[in-house]
Parts: sequence; C-alpha cells; structure tokens
Amino acid sequence: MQFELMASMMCANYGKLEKEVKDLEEGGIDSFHIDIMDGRYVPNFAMSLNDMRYIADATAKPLDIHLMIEHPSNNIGLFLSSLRKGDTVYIHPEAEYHPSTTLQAIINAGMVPGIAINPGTSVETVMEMLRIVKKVLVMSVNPGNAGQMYLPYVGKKITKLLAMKDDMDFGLYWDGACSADKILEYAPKGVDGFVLGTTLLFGKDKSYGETLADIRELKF
Ligand code: S6P
Ligand code: MG
Repeated sequence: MQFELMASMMCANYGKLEKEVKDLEEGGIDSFHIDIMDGRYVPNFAMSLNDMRYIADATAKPLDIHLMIEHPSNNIGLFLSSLRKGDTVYIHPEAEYHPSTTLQAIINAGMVPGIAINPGTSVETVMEMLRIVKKVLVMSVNPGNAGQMYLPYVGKKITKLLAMKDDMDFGLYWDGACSADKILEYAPKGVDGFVLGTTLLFGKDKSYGETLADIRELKF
C-alpha cells in the first residue's frame, strides 16, 4: 500500500533537534511537517521561520509547510525564499482575503500549492481552490495544538473529498490525532499521506524506525 508518512516537528524534542531530524530520516520518514503559527489565526505559537530554515538545512527530504497564520500573503516571500522547489506550502483559505492569489505565488515559486481544511469548514466553501491546489490537508482536530482528540464528524468530509480527488487532481493528506487504525481504514480508501504526531510517533517507547516499520507492515 502506497502512502506517505510525515513527522509533525512541533512534537519533536528541540533540545536535540538535529538528532531528531537524523533519527526520523534514518527511520524512514518521507517528509517533515512544519506547523507555523502566529498566535492569532490559532491560539498557539508552535514553529516559526527560523525553525523551518534550520530543518531545511538539516535534511534533504521534502518539507511540508502548514501555515496557520493570518494573511500569509504578507510574508509568503520569506517562506518561499527559504524552501526548495517541490516543497509543499499549505494555507488556510479563511486566513486570507484572496487565497487564490497566494496559491498562485506558491505555484510561481515552484512549490506545491495546498490548502488546509479545518474541521468546521465545508468542502463547498473551498471548491474553487480544489481546482488550483495539488494537495489538500484535512484537519481532523482543530488547528493549533498537538495531542487532541480525533473529531469523528470529519470522516464524512474525507469520504466526500476522496470521491473528488482523482477528477480534480489533488492528493489528500490527514493531519491530527492520526493513529494506526486511521491509517488502516483510510489508506486503502485513497488517503495519500498522514501527519504523525504525539498519537503515533513522538514520546513512545519505540524508536522512530520501529514505529515507522510497524506502520509500513500493517496488514491491510
Ligand atoms: C495542529 C497541527 C498538527 C499537529 C499534529 C500532531 O494544529 O497542524 O500538525 O502537530 O496533529 O499530531 P497529534 O497526533 O499529536 O494530534
Ligand atoms: Mg499541521
């Protein structure tokens, strides 16, 4: 079964961040998910521009930048100029007056454009942007914090997006409270990747390599 596994780096140990990056790489992670927050769009400050740059320098793996900031167009150049072509940048459409303009800036810079869809945001609201983006990040928890409970009502929206993704040509990614049973259920249905945080990857007794191998060996 083909699916990507992304490490949610806001859950990493910052006292040994370089080792965390190397251990995740050696353990077989596909990409690094970077949660950028401004304390306004979401009630938290997780990672920021310099954290992202540090991880970009520490790895050759792709980065997955999840911007939880108001009006990302104001500062998008700072992020784009620090990334490599092919890295992904997700914006939250609600946080922007003209999200399609910001998505176009991401495309023009050679990055993969994405939107993140909050639990309370319906597919219909973001329909036009689904035609522009290459990736859709479905939030299965409210944005802002790791370690939250899965919100079961999001399941219906994921089913709806799964039915649209091939025609509209986007990949579908899961962010929030991702457990092995969610991967078992949704990878076969076509979810292309999963962001792993405290639920499955960080703060466990197993090494990252063991956890990632266990996920890859799940019996679908
Ligand atoms: C939440 C953020 C996510 C979390 C991730 C943590 O605002 O976008 O990327 O870091 O959900 O995973 P978990 O398993 O602790 O919910
Ligand atoms: Mg995220």
